[in-house]
Amino acid sequence: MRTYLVTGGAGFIGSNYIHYMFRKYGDEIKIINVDALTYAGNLENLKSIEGKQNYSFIKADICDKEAIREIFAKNDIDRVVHFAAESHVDRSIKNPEVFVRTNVLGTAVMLNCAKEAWELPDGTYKEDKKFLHVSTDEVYGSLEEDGGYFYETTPYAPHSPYSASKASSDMLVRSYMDTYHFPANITNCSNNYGPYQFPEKFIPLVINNALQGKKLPVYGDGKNVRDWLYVEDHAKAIDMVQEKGRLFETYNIGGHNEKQNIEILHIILDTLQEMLADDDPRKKLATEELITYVEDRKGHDRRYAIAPDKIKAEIGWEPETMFKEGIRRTIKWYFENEEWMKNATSGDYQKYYAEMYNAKSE
Ligand code: NAD
Ligand code: TDX
Repeated sequence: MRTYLVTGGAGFIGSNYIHYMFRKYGDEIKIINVDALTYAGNLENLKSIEGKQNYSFIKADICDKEAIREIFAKNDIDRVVHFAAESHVDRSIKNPEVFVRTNVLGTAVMLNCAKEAWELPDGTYKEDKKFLHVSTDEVYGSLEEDGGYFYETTPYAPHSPYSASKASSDMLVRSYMDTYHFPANITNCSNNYGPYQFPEKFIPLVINNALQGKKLPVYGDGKNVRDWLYVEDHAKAIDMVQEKGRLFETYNIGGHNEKQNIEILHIILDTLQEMLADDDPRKKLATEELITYVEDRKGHDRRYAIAPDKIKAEIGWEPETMFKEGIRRTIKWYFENEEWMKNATSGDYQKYYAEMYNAKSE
């Protein structure tokens, strides 16, 4: 039985990945989820599996070397899938230091503890041990509106403190592979959407605000382009890279689904209109009148677009969920999980929202 150590498994992508892995492998695998439960970590995401015998949760900070070392000492870990990170660009612009701490130092601790546990006296590694570092397309910087794609060979050019910290963490992983022949892969994925996404991110924020008749804040001219991928397709890609990919390689993961932010907004509003019953009072609220242009994000990258050619050619992965279908599934999930949204948007989130958006002039 393979044992996985998943970091950041209580967050958006990590929790979707854990659900995907149990759906795929059932009781053939064991998962240990290590998460510090920051504002973005939510154990409600994992409620349906928390009683499983082959699942356990450990609350720990990835920067806490002793805690991580102890997990490796007590368990024979075969796979590390490293999601834990500070992940929101706007927060990184306001408070960069925590991004450096978690994303850079935390990754260094994870690498070091895995190396310590897996390395043999002759400098080789115990058999079939693998570390996968989950990263982002934002490390490549910004593309022109009219062309170009991010390839694995595209030079790094991060612009935000978030993407700079992720780029640094990628470089650390590369250095471990080059210097110590450490058995790892890096994946760089485009924007994800789907269930359990914290509503500070664009898509869940728009869904949540529209249903309450609140303004829909569009940064700048609304024409920035992101390449959206349904989160389950990302989870599948991560598993395929770890099991079928070549060690020491980087794989780009993307949806071939480029859309301007303003297009996304219209698609969400149209889908809500289709899905809400005529007598549902929210139907009258979720209209275009809510669209509000606000001050642009500082250093706002214009366009991201992944070329997923390598992962398709070598591993046979392709995105499966069309955006129209994925956004319906996502909205349906938020309809069915109002309590989750209420909990996520109470307390500290209210304070964050006021600070972040009241300062942005229309
Ligand atoms: P998220 O913010 O939803 O979740 C991050 C998780 O990490 C949370 O559960 C949080 O509690 C945990 N965490 C944060 N700091 C920690 C620490 N010091 N120690 C232990 N746990 C800690 O993020 P996400 O959107 O699920 O992203 C997961 C990973 O995927 C990140 O590495 C991110 O850079 C990468 N990524 C995200 C996207 C996207 O669109 N969301 C796209 C590509 C790559
Ligand atoms: O209120 C908003 N209004 C708005 O116009 C918010 C929150 C965002 N936006 C814009 C900014 C971006 O162009 O929407 C786009 C998407 O924004 P985010 O959801 O914040 O995502 P992004 O900045 O693109 O980064 C995401 O994708 C890559 C994740 O947060 C990262 O963790 C991931 O690495």
